[in-house]
Amino acid sequence: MDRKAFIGLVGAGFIGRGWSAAPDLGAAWISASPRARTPLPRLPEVSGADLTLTAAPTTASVRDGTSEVWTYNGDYPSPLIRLSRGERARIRLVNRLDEETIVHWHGLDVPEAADGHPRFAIGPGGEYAYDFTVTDAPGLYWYHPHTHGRTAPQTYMGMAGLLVVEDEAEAELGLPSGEFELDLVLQDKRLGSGTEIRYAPAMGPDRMFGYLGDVAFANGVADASVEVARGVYRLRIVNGSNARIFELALGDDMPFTVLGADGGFLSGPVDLRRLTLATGERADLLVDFRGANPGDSIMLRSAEFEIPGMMMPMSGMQGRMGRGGRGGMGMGGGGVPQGEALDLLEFVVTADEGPEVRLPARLNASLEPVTDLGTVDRTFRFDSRMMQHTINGRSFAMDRIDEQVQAGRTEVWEFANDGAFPHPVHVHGGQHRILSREGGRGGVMPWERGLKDTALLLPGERIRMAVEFTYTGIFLLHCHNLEHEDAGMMSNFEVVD
Ligand SMILES: [Cu+2]
Repeated sequence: MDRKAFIGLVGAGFIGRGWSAAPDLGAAWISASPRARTPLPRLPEVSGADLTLTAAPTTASVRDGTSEVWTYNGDYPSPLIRLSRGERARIRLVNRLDEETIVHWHGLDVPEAADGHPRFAIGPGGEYAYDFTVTDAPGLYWYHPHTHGRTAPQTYMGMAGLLVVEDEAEAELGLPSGEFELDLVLQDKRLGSGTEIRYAPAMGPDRMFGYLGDVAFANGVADASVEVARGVYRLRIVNGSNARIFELALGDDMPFTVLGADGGFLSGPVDLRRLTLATGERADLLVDFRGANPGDSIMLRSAEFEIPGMMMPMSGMQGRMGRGGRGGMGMGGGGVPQGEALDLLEFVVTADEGPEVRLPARLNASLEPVTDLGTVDRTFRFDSRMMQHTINGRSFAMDRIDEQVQAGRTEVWEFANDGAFPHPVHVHGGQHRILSREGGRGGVMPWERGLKDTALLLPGERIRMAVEFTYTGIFLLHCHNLEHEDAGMMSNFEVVD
């Protein structure tokens, strides 16, 4: 590649991109570690060319005890599947659970029979054969169950794996790799003072807010910690939580660089200190630890954040608007309320140094700019009230087709949130673009300006998304708050010739 096309992370280019100097790591960035921390596991890896995934319960260590978990191939956390663009993937799912399951390849553009629609769920002892060609851009995707009414418990129990698509163009970018790439699946879980991972939602708040945890698990372990050299790291993150929205921050708001979103790279890198990552969404980040001192502890955390218009729990579920305190949970709910701070993963800096990294100014030349031209082809109103989660006033019905869409035609879909709860909207059938957001945050966030399959719709917001579908058949759009999804906030659309 042309070296002039690069803006280095080092030297003058570093200043040119708005960072006046390497971060000054003051004492405020160093947090105490009150609890013994567990080393972050690297994810086991498999290739997808000819793969069997066996869903089954197993036992995992949690803090100083053990817990039953559900996972694939006995690996906890679930294995990372690495695929090349253009490759044909043949994957056999074997069900050794005591209940139905099916796998959805979140974000991939695959034929109907490979999308994991809940009507394809297989019973205990059953098998399902997936066969598809990987056409998507290099990026971080993931896989998880899509069993109607049981997606939340199965994902919560550990069935959540990363899926990385690679190609040669990405390799030429020279991004940090090997030990300098950390692939992370982050989930919150509700342990209380115990060590058991148990999905036990209470009626009431857990049905409305989703099943919120009290501790974050990184790659399957609670209170995770990883040693990092004084170098530049690529962090690739899936929010695999049931309901938790992460307001990603590093230490005392140390800067980081965003490279990509759900479906691959942004046009170019963007420097930020905060990034909102809802359930189902992915972030591809560069973090520079070169300014840190050996022994420093820097926490990847979810910072406290406001969700204007969100109903907060109070005793008796009357609710009130605004961000509530932790003491107000009523009706048996638990977990840290949405919007409260949560530690995710501790980085402990060593004396080692990392290799030099040159960051290209341009990451994705094929990403076209998009504009909202004011037209809307269909509107989907998401609403939650009185324990009901609906889209256009209806709950999911397995055999009802709610919309018919023509293959290969670009449409503008508008999603509106009429209620008081956040909804991460996930549209199957590949990658789409967010055109605009009105109300609430009032704009498209910098990290949303790439290919997207999931878009966070906060109370009062209206999002317009350009969608286009390759394959004919029945696909889904739904809320990726898994309690909302399981309760029926999901809709079938049929793509026709
Ligand atoms: Cu929702």
